[in-house]
Amino acid sequence: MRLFYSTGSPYARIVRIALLEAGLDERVTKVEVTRARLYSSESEVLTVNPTGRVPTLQLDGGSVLTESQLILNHINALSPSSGLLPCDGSDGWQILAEMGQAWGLLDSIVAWVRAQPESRHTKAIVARESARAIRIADALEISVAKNGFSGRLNAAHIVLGAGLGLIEPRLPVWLWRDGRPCLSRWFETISARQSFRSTMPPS
Ligand SMILES: N[C@@H](CCC(=O)N[C@@H](CS)C(=O)NCC(=O)O)C(=O)O
Repeated sequence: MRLFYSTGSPYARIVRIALLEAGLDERVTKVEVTRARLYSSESEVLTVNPTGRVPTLQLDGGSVLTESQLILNHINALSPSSGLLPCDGSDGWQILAEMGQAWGLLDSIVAWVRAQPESRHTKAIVARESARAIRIADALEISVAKNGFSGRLNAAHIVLGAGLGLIEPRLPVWLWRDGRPCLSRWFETISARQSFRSTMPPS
């Protein structure tokens, strides 16, 4: 398998962390695409995937997977014992529910980052996406305070960790830790994992 990724992409980071956590990383050849090339017609991704986006996972049989959520499904299918994304309802669909919230937060952070520096044209986007991100982070603070997000690492944790991990390097204007001590502690704990440390986004 070949994974096309860029170091700054939180979506590609989710896949990179999931591969490490599922014990599949060594089976995958990595193709790093610089940010400049990713957004150009010279991008290596375009040789296999017309969407031009990372993450892109080319399977040994030739199929090309794109969209991080779909790639997570594939990783889970290759390594069901990893328990990253149970698809049988054995967890009461809790992980899917948490993953939806985490994804909402990540998408808002990305939209907010892309609207920087804030201008007359992006003001409405920043207002909408920052309100959404704050709402979700507040809800997560309550959930973490209640149940601690304890237990085995799962796909929802990876998505949330990758989303929060984007804020300090790319959105320093949002002091998200203020008033959210439980979520902040949870983030410190997950960030200490080797899979998170080895995929830190550049600042
Ligand atoms: N929904 C996609 C989003 C992926 C995405 O937006 N990737 C960005 C980097 S963060 C990208 O490849 N951009 C290149 C482009 O838009 O041409 C996923 O979950 O994989």
